[in-house]
Amino acid sequence: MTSFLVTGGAGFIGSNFVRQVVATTDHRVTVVDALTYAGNRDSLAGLPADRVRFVRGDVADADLMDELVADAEVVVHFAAESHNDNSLRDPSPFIRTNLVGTFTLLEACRRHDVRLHHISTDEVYGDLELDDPGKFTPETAYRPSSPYSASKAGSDHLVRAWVRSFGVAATLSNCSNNYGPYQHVEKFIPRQITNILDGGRPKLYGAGANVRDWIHVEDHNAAVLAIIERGRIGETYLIGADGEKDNRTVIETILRLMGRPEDGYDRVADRSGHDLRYAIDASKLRDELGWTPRYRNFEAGLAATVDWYRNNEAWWRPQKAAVEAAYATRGQ
Ligand code: NAD
Ligand code: TDX
Repeated sequence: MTSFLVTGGAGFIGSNFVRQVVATTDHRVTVVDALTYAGNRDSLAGLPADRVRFVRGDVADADLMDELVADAEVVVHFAAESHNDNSLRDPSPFIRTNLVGTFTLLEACRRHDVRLHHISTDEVYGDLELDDPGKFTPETAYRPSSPYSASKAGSDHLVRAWVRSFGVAATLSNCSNNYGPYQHVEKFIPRQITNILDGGRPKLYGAGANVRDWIHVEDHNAAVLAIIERGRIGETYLIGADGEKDNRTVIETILRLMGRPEDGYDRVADRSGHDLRYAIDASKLRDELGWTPRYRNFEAGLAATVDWYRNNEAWWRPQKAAVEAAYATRGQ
């Protein structure tokens, strides 16, 4: 039994991680989450109180992080401002949470000699051309495009510097686009599913040729657990499941799965600085740690995700109108 401190555990990937830890291990979890607009306590509903404790708090609060890290054996750091479109409107919370928050946690881990796993994104590498046969590897140079991805890139650099300069026992992972239950309706896939459930139409940015490398959130989290258990300290592992799809194809698939005509979507204003393509080479993770994805059929995973949103309207309904109103002001 290990005691985990999970930051951002009321968010999309963090709450799925806590559920997976409870279901597949005997570890105890303390979740610390600021419950920003993106955090939702209902995402942790039904979990046993003797395994999961919830603390509302900010990762940039040095006193609180000191106290919580002192009690933990492993810190798993998911907390972040995570949405590119929001970072284009107001970058300031991204700098505070993603940079100052990561710095604050690193200092607490250093003081108490506690192991850290830092969750990051493939967006730190910028983008690939649509016709480039290559993929991101751990050797790819950092070239972030948006305030969000630049703040995540900075957080990765901080973690590596604290490993090298201060001997903090940290590992890092950079994952591609996740989908699955409990994802906020501002994000691409849940936005389209809930638009259709709401009687509206999906919204495609620009021509929709941009490619994302989709992975089910449970596969991401299984890889994170494998890295915590068997990863080498100081190493970076790229997580991806060979799930490249362009955005137009994803929208058409959602429409088909939901019994609508495949052309029943709107083209809306493109994202400024919109990254063209992400693609992950996960061979280091597969070869060193023996990880393989369980969700190999994107369409089946997407159908299960559609069902989840159909069956959990009470979870997403409170956020929907405000998210769509904010998009509408930007012509999206
Ligand atoms: P999310 O926005 O759904 O959840 C983020 C959580 O962090 C929320 O519960 C929020 O309340 C909390 N939080 C925000 N600021 C905080 C602060 N200052 N202190 C404490 N808690 C705070 O995001 P997500 O999609 O679950 O992403 C989780 C992590 O995974 C992030 O680090 C993100 O960069 C990374 N990531 C996400 C994806 C993806 O496809 N969603 C892919 C790769 C990496
Ligand atoms: O309504 C939309 N229409 C649309 O065409 C939205 C919300 C998005 N898009 C496009 C933009 C992207 O090309 O869909 C793609 C995916 O968009 P997002 O869900 O906003 O994800 P992305 O910007 O790719 O970033 C995601 O993956 C990497 C996560 O939000 C990040 O946290 C993660 O680091």
